[in-house]
This record gives sequence, C-alpha cells and structure tokens, in this order.
Amino acid sequence: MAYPVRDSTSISIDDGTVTVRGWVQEIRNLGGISFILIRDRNGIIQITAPKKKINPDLFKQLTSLSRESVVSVSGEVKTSDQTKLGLEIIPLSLEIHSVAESPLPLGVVDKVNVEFDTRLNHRFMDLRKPEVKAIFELKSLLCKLISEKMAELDFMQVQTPKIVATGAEGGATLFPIEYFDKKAYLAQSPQLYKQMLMSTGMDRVYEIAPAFRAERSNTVRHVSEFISFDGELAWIRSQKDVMAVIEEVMQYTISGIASRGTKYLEVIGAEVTIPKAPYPILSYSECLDMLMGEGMEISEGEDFGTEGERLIGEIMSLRGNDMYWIVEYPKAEKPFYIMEKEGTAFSYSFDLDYRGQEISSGGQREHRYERLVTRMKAKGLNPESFGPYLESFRYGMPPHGGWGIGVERLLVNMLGLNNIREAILFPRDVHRLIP
Ligand code: AMO
Repeated sequence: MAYPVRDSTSISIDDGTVTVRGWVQEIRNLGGISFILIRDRNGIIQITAPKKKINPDLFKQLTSLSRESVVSVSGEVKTSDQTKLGLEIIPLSLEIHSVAESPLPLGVVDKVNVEFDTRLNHRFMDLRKPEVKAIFELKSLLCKLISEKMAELDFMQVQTPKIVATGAEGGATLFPIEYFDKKAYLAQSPQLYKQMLMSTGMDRVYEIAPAFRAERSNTVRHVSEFISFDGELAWIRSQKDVMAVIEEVMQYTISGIASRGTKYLEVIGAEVTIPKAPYPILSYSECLDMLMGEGMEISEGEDFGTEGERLIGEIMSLRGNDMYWIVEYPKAEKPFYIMEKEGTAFSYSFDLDYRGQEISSGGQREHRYERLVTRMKAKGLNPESFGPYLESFRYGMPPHGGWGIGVERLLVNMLGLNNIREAILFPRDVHRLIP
C-alpha cells in the first residue's frame, strides 16, 4: 500500500479499502459533513463523512452513534492535511458491535478534573484514556527490560507460592486466608523460597510477581498488593556483588524506558532521566547526620520514615543524584535473614532510594544455620514455625544475598507520577477491594 498505516491489529486492508475497529471517541456534525473519531490501542483515526457523497442511511447511522460505542468502519483511505495522522477514511460501510449507554460514567476526552477515586471506581473507562494506558504500556516494557537484563546475567526466572504458611516480613502485615482446615497467609515476599532455592544449586534466580501486605498506612506509596521484582544470587563475596547487579539492571531498564518508550512518554508528557552511576553509597549514620543537620528530630536506631527519606532525597538531588544506596542499617532494624556485621550494631543490608523514596531493600543473608537460629530467637521468632526453610540451611547452603524492588515504586518515580495507584491497573488498599 502506498499510504502509511498504523502498526495496529485493529486495522486491516482489503482491495484498497481499509477497515478500522475501535471506540467512537467523538462525533462532530457540521451539517454537510461529519467527522467521527475512532480510537484503538494505538491512536485515533478520523472518518470523514460528506453528507452528499455517501449513502444516506450510512450517514444517519454514523452520525447517531453514541460516544464509546464499538464499531468497525470500512472505507477508502485518503491523505489529508487536516488530521494529525495525515490521513482520513471516507466510509463505505459500518458495523456496530456494541452500543455504549449514555451518559458515560466517566469521560475519556473530557478535560474536567475528576477525583482519582471516581476514576478508579470506573477504571475500565479510565484506562481508555491514552495517557492512562501509556503508563501500563511502560510498565509492560519495564518488566520486559528487567527480564532481558536478568536473562543476560544468567538469572533463571522462577515462580514461588503466594499461599504460604509463614510470613517473612513481620506478622503485622500478613493477610490471613482460609486454606481448607489450615491457617495460611498471602505471601508478603518470596523471601524464604528464593533463599531455599540457593541451597538447590539454582544460584541465580529472579521473580516478578505479586506481593501482599496488610498495610494500614494510607499513603501514596503503600498498597496491599504490589509487584515485587526479587532477585537472589549465591556465591557472593559481600553485599556489594548484589548491589552491582541491581545497579546494572536499573541502568539498563531506565535507559530502555527512555529510548524504547518514547511513544508513551510523549503521551504522558514525562521525561526520563538516567541516574548518575555509580550510585553514591551513604551509610545509615551519615543519613542520620544529614537529617539532624536539617533539624529533624530523630535518634540513633530509628527508621527515617517518609519525611526523612524525602529530606535525604532533596539533599541528594541537589548533589545531582537521583538514585543512591543507604547501607549499614542497625541490625535491630533489619529482618532475621540479614547477616549481622560482627562485633557491631550494624547489618550487611542496603536500601536503594530513588528521588527520596525507598524502592528496594536487600542485603547479604545469614547462611550459617546456627547463627540464623540465634538471630531468629533474638527477634522473638519461633524457629519451629520456619521448619522447612531452616532445613534447607542444614544440608549445604552457599553464601548468598538478594533484593526486592517494588516495580510500581520504581515506575512511579521514573515517570514522576504522584501516587503508586496510578501504576496499578486495579489497586488494592485499606479502602479499596473493587473493581
Ligand atoms: P521490603 O519489605 O523492604 O523487603 O520490600 C521490598 C520493596 O517492595 C516495595 N514495597 C511496597 N510497595 C508498595 N506497597 C507496599 N505496601 C510495599 N511494601 C514494600 C518497596 C520495597 O523497597 N524480602 C525483602 C527484600 C529482600 O531482602 O530481598 C523485602 O520484602 O519498593
């Protein structure tokens, strides 16, 4: 064909006529001529219907369509300097697949500001907006980029159970479920399983899967269900080996979004900057000093909290760093599976922060059985409830470490969105279980 056609599955060409399939976005009736805009996943195309030149029945049908109805229109393609795409379609026939009721619960093109809750209540409609859909095109690309890089680094993709008998990240955020006659939970993280895999010889694994947290905190960064990108690798010499992998994956994915996601970034109006690498490494104590210097009331051993993280982010951004590590957290602050730095109050753990928000945490694990049990007990946990996990440490476990990255937090900070829910198709939080 001589004319340009969008790379789309909803357009087909047959003997010089083209058929477009999509949603009726808008109808402009100018009396002698009508314009109908049809939208599909890739964009919008204009149907130009001159009253005198087309079948009167067809004209009537076309101009009385309700907005958001789903149709197929066949016609002749003409180049046009009046449309963005540079072409328009003169209709020959119309097939109506589904008539949309009116009024619509939510406008797709209306410029009026709608409450986010209203948007989420009618999410299927909200997702028809190109700028909303683009976020999910980019999320899909992000997961693809992660998988590309992880495969290149020889990581196996794995799937671990999401129905579990024991939590790994503290009892407070566990969702109990009914599991036949047993008590079970939704997995907070694949932590115990990815570590168990280290004892099998699968020495580099990763997973991109849902994680569940009964988070009571109603914030723009916490949800009850998020996608966690987890990695675990054996034979590490220190946590630095883990950090090096993450840094490589982050640079690859962020650059990939910037170069391969341009089409969607333009729709959102977002610009992605590639963080300066290597990422600076700050110690917990350094961060504490920074915060005290800013007048924040915080004492040794305390978590920085949202406000503390934000302040550190501001300072780091003035230094030109969007992405930075925070290491040497007090061992009391970190989970039982993290290795202690012997003879100190610290641990071999890290957080990765992106523009003032923690997007990842991880570290070197305690792979020595006796010490692991001691650490569990010190944290008030009962080793018996971790039986199958602990068993894998008793018959040969290599040194290892890993991380968990919140995929939505990564994306939201990359795109400059202000609520994690913007990056979740159907978010779940304290107040939201539907749609
Ligand atoms: P952590 O609990 O820090 O570590 O979680 C890892 C990352 O997951 C994301 N995240 C969340 N995102 C949205 N809503 C939530 N409620 C939420 N909770 C966590 C964050 C966070 O940095 N097992 C360890 C990781 C490891 O050591 O391998 C863990 O889960 O981006």
